[in-house]
Amino acid sequence: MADPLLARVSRIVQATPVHDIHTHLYDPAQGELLLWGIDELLVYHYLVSEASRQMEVPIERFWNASKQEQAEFVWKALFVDHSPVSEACRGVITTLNLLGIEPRKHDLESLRGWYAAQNPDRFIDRVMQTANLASICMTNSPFDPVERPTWDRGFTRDPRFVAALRIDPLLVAWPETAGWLREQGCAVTRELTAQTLGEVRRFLADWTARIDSRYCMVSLPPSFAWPADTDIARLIEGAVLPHCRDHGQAFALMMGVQRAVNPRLRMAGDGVGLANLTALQALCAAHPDNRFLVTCLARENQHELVVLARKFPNLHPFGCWWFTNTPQLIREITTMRLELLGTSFTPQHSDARVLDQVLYKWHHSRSILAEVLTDKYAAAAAAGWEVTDAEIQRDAAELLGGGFERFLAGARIPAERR
Ligand code: HDL
Ligand code: ZN
Repeated sequence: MADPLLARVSRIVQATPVHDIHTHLYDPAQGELLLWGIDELLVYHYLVSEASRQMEVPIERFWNASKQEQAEFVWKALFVDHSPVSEACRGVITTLNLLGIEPRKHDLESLRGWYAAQNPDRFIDRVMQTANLASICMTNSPFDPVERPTWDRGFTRDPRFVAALRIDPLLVAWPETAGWLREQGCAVTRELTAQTLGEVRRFLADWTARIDSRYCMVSLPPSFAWPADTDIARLIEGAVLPHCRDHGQAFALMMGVQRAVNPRLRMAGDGVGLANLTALQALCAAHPDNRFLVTCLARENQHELVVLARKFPNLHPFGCWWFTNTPQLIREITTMRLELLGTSFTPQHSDARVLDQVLYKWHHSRSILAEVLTDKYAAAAAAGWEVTDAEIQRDAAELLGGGFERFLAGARIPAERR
């Protein structure tokens, strides 16, 4: 690394523990829900969609195969028959490399043997230490029939795994969810009466307490509008936002996802659409006492999101989500955010579904963040402002979770004391 400034910044960014603010990982005490290992890595839905373009078998044959057979289909299609140059493929290679495994010297069987020899608890510690993670934020859904029983049974929490309350079915499928809530004993009706909105707030408060939620989160389709005469708009206004204000919760909006564009690909079948950010603008303006964490799935929404963040201090952009989590777009989006927001945003989250993935997602993202930050520090130095190591450390800590934690803390300050 010829550039001494890049070397300084890279060293500091690597040494700064990360709060991974959105993942699909689970507390180790939730058992099989926490995925890890080579087969899980290979059947990651990012790789399934890429493999579906190259596999010699139809996707229906793939879905009827065992997880190991599915992993073999992916391995052959994307690593043997073609060079693994996509970001998700490179991620598998980086992950193995960071675990001390030379990818080209192993076939799937020997990789399975290596993983089988790992002690699960020590593996979790090793992955979190290697990725230098301070905390992992889960996606916790009361509507998930597999996850919910783990909370009903109760378990001793691993403090490294913090919770976030995910409420998509409440907002995007209200009629069906109203029926489910009634089965759970909530006195709700299909009509969003004051009584029903009160019961929804009670449900949200109950689960916020049960999981010790850090924030409340929903993913939204491109069609989302606010204000609007829709169930989702009225539930947000009449239940979710008051709940968030009363319980010190930021509201995280993940905007622009088109679910099931190709249902044959199952979880790999979701797509992207342009979100209507005038809805976000109206929400931030109408609810200055609420705090909004926002990430957008469409590349074309990124600039408008950053400009909105300049207008609303209660809006905190985060992450290069899903289809924008590529080196090219991480660099573009992070540069745009630094140039328009300084360090008042959170550049990345991993969205990891398999524990090992945090190794590659943070290795790749930290290196780009270091490069982009170095570029900005070099420009400041050229204008006469040399940064110190302590200042680089301060900035890295803010970007890698400190700013997020402070933004969340602000949501917990009662409105009258703000
Ligand atoms: O809605 C979400 O939280 C998305 O992150 C989806 O889970 C998506 O399947 C994903 O894993 N993206 O990275
Ligand atoms: Zn996610």
